[in-house]
Amino acid sequence: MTTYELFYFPSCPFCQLVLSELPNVEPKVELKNIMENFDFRNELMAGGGKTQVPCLKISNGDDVKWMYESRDIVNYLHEQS
Ligand SMILES: N[C@@H](CCC(=O)N[C@@H](CS)C(=O)NCC(=O)O)C(=O)O
Repeated sequence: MTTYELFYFPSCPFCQLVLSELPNVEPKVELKNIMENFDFRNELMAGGGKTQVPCLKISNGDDVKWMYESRDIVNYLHEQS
């Protein structure tokens, strides 16, 4: 089973672009506000390699991918719908 987590912070316009599309896509996406929880920021840095947001973490068992770029994330989520 694939799970999805979106690393974001609310005042980021690129994050808002992705957040506004979530109601229009099929996958359920867990939200991780990196400004609210420093552990989320550390997880993003350790896994993705940088703290840029938005970033979508795509997990399927041990297979984990980190997708940056708001347009890519929106397109990807639509493709999964
Ligand atoms: N081209 C990127 C731009 C993302 C971006 O610039 N995010 C800013 C926040 S609005 C950011 O994370 N800056 C801090 C950093 O790059 O570490 C996208 O469309 O997702």
